[in-house]
Amino acid sequence: MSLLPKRNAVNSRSTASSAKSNQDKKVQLDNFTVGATSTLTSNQGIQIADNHNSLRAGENGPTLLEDFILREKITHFGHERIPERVVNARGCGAHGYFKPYKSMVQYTSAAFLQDPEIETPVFVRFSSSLGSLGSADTVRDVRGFAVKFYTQEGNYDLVGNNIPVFYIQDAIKFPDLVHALKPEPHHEMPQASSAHDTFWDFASLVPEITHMLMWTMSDRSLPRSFRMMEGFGVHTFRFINSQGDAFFVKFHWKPKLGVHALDWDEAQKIAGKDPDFLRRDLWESIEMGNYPEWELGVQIVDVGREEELGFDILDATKLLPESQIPVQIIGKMVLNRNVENFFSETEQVAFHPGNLVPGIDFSNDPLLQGRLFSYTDSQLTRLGGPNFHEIPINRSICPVHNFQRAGLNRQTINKGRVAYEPNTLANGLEFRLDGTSQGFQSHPNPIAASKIRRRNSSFNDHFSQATLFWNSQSIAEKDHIAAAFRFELSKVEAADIRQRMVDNLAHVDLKLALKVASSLGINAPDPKAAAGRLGFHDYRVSTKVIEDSALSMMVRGGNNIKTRRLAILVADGVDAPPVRRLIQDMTAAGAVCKLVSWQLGTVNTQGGKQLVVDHTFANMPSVMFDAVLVPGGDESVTALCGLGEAVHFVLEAYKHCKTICALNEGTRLLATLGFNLHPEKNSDLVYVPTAGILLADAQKVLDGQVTQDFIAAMAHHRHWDRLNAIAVPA
Ligand code: HDE
Repeated sequence: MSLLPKRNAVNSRSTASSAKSNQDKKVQLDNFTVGATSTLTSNQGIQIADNHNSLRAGENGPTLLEDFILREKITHFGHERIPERVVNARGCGAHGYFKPYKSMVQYTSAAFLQDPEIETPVFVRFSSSLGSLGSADTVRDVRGFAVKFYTQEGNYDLVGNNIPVFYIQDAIKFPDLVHALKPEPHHEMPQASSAHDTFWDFASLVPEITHMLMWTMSDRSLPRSFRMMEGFGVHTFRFINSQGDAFFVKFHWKPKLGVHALDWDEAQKIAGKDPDFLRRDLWESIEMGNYPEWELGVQIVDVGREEELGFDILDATKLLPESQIPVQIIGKMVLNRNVENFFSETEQVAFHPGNLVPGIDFSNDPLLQGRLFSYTDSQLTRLGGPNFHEIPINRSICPVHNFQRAGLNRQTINKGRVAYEPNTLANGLEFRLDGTSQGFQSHPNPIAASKIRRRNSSFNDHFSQATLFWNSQSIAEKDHIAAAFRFELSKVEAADIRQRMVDNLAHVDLKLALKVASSLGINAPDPKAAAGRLGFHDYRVSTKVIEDSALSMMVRGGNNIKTRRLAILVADGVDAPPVRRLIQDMTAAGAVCKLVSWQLGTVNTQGGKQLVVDHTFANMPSVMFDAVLVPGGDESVTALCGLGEAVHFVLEAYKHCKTICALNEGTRLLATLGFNLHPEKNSDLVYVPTAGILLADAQKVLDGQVTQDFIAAMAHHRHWDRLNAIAVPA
């Protein structure tokens, strides 16, 4: 197949009817895609006869320089790497489509938001921000959530995060922030972690970071799955309608599976057991046909009414509380196709918050304004020159016409002698573009100002929303935040940095600061000391909203078990009928059930049949599952009780607050947990000694009396309020 794009395949703006399809991008990419081959050629197309031996002067002689086949192969190999992204290097992507639920014509003229019949192809890349290309997926970090919409009016990129605010207010601080966060320059440690001196040194001196810290120290920075995290545009943008009216808008992605997190201990273990955990989860879900879905939401504020918010809408360290400005759900995004080639698509995709379509515009957020410069600039180094928009994944599906020519790796062959405007030589008529009403129009917001290198004092409030976030968390979530601060700061060698941080935290909440300080070998937090430091502004807006349930992940949790992973621990002699029944019921509810034992192959059931084992305790430990079932069967349970790996499996699942269901003799495996484990002595169908631990009679499973309780417990995802999880030595 030719590697050249098929001519005219996608070379004109689609008509309304073809625009309804979401296949345009796929068709375009197919033109560049090749499959398996039975011949081998050089890059020049010369057929190669021997790919095992280089050309040499005799059997034991030196290799000849004229071996162009060897030279080409080795040279290409030596240049296979490109610079990784400066930030957000580690990521993975998938294709899909976006479809609006309703027309947004009242607010924006953006064509892809007008017609619920029209699907727009998208490519999404999720990423972590700190680590290198090969770093582990489950580190504590904000996640990137970048969406490229291939619209009929050109590419629109919504390059957001899974946290709605950012560390800093002004782009000029970004290099300092990232240098402080990244591995320290003298020894390049630690990888993909903020738990080190330079980050907390910077953080303790820049109080505007405090709100973001509350989020990154929360479970939001440990997503269970990319499919289970929210996305946010972070900045305030503008919608512009066809009359030219402007509205401030904030973008949200709401996952259909709810918002869920890993336990911190679990996240650290997964980083070793399966560093590709989140990437694999996304890939496998799409391969299995469990297409992840998000709804697009917007918060809209009329221009002029932003003053009523109390804080500055242009400050990226602030969010719009949903209880104050509700999120309107306006459409749905589905990811339904994995990439064909990671490098060609995921690595070479180039996002840019400045890729806009008519109907959407920037705001004057000084963080956003800096990004508008940075992304193209960064791609020039990463993708080697100004023609990266011609790389297939970056091509728009509507025609591109301009007079930018040549440059490294130019693909397009522009015909004719004219590479300028205005002209008459192109087709005999004068071609002039000098301010028409067609095409992208920047919103003419009036500016009358003096040049000034200073922030508006409306950006001075650094703590009120950090407190709002803290107030909105459940008890378990607060515990996790305090523990995360303690962990990170305990890694900081300089005691004065630890002290400065807790002094700052005292302005969020004194109890939090005391809790954090108590284990760090420093003095009690001193809010006055923080207030006396440079960079601190003794200013707090008076806000109407002091608590907002939308900020708690527990409220955002889903109520189903779709795609959750259930481990069923088995050995020879397992009581199979209840296992089969539960697999049937749980699978019907959307869960993925896997049999785990000490070796692959089959186990013999109590009834003399066989069950096929999917995984071993070693290759798929408890951290890779969301829930555990321990079936009955005396022989099976006796074998499991004598197996450290099996005992560890349930202990660890308990510690990580996962649902565990044990049937009949299976309760013996849970005995190490120290509960009164005799369900038959209890009149309830399912005996629950503590949150998420179900003990039930196998016969009741067969009678269908256990499934609903099991599903309800598993839908909780993690039982963070479980008794004594801290005491488990796993
Ligand atoms: Fe980025 N950011 N960023 N960023 N960012 C990059 O772009 C930058 C910021 C975000 O999957 C880089 O192509 C500056 C906020 C994501 O390919 C770079 C500033 C948000 C991704 C860059 C910010 C983001 C990036 C690295 C401060 C959330 C990954 C290479 C003014 C709203 C996109 C590249 C992908 C990537 C610069 C702040 C999100 C260096 C200067 C705020 C999701 O250009």
